[in-house]
Amino acid sequence: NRQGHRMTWQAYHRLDDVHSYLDYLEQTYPALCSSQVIGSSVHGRPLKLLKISNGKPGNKAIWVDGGMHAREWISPATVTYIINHLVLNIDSEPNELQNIDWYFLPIANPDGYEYSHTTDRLWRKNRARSGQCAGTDLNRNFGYKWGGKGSGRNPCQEIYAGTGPFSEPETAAIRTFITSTKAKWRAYVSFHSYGQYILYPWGYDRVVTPDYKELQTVAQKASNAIRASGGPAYTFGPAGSTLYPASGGSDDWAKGTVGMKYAYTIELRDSGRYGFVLPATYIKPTATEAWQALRVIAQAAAA
Ligand code: ING
Ligand code: ZN
Repeated sequence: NRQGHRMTWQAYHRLDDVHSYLDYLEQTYPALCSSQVIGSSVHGRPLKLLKISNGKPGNKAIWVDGGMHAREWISPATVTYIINHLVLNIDSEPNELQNIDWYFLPIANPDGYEYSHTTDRLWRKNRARSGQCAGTDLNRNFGYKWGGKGSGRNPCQEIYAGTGPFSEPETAAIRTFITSTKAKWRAYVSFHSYGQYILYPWGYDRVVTPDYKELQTVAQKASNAIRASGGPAYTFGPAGSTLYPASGGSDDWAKGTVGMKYAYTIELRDSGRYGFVLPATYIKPTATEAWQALRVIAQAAAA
């Protein structure tokens, strides 16, 4: 078509549309965008990442992922919207946001995402086979305090943590990429749904980090930015006490193991009316407010 890609933000798109869109960006904006396959899912689907960078050597780095849970379709839609917005408008952003290396993984769980389109709309986990049941919860499979509160040992549970830390190829690929890439990692943001929360470590229990006041200040600013842009209220706080304790989450690992200072999980819309089955008419408003929140986090990370 005229645009050279199939992505819109008026419908939820399949994996192939999203990945083709990343290829299109790399071809169309080679000075700014590069894509890379960082690993494969259980069923061999690519984990495709887009880096957006002006190439300046001093840049701080930010990781953003979506689609770790299959049914949370607003999350990949939001990440691709943000990618599109950033690519088209980077020249009008403040310098500190231009001088960031952005790493986006829009669909961290491609097998689950496709399965939620073809077979079971409310599927959450990846599609690893374990006996009678399928699926490991990727947001319980990261290696910081793995296997503790709020995670399960039984493969039939929705919060099954897997056979060990990073037992799944999807989480192992993220770990390997982040720990082996020479970047000045400063922030990690994982988009989930739903509930409208801005959460930060720790998730594994009802305890806080030594620097939680700084994380809380940034979360408060992000929530304010969403409201100021016309969006709804987003509750913010440490994940374990604000929502519920859950170990093996990606943001705990990013902060606890990698040392990325600003680690957040953002639960997008809505607050329960549609839940995971959010109509596509909400993509644009949700993604717009998510970008406002991400800008605040990125500004803190760049400082
Ligand atoms: N919620 C998150 C989950 O994985 C969460 C909540 C956030 C847990 C941060 C741990 C850390 O259960 C959804 N909707 O996935
Ligand atoms: Zn989730």
